[in-house]
Amino acid sequence: MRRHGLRILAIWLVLTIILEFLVAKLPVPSPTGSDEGLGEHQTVYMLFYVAIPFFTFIWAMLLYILPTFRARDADSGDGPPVTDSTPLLLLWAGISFVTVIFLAGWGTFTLHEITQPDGGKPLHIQVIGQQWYWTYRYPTYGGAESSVLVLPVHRSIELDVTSIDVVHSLWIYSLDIKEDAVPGVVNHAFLNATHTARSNQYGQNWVACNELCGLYHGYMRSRMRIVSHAAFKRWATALYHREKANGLLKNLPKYHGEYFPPPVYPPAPQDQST
Ligand SMILES: [Cu+2]
Repeated sequence: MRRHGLRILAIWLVLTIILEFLVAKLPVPSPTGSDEGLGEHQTVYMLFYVAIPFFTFIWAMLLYILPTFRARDADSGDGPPVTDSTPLLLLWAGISFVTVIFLAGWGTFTLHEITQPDGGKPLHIQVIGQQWYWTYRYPTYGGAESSVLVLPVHRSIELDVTSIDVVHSLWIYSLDIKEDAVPGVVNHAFLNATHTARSNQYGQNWVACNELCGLYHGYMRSRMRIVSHAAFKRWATALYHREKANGLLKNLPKYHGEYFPPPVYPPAPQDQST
């Protein structure tokens, strides 16, 4: 019995070491362009690392037990009865308990990281979705609007996401950000970009819509630039002065945390019969 146990243990160890090494090389598709994305990335790997010993244990048992204890020739009798083993039950319950508590703790901290700004006052950017366009408003720069999302790197940012027509979903894949844009609701997404980036022709670092929102949903994309603090300040200040000078700011609705301008209805059709 002891001999069998040692052999199963050996198979389990070899399988576990091989698979743990392979998983470390596995390309997990969650991007690491933001601290929040990095947290998710690490969680996916961590779940793999924790799950593999269980996976390989079942396979080691099957690989060893099926050939070793198979019924030979005309043997059709019952095997010896299996009895309870208190140490085994305690071990099993103990490992499960520790694993579940660890995962719950990890999940709580990671979720907190994603749903809260990480220290300091975050820079607010209002994101407005509409068929089929994204608009970004910078409240700290007089509510100036841009059709390109420009972000400072290494800065706590809060996106206040809303929509003025149907349900859209803000999706910045490279930053691992996805937040529904719902009319009448402001959803918040937090991020801290880890490196500078800009949209390229291969579709990297773009902002997209991830909620089927009508005919041109697939084209509802906008460019993004992640730049240094100084470059961001220069850009935002220039944007503000430009929109102030050309009268755009005056004609935009006054900046408000909620962006629901009164709807503009087309004039009622003329009655043709009179
Ligand atoms: Cu959309």
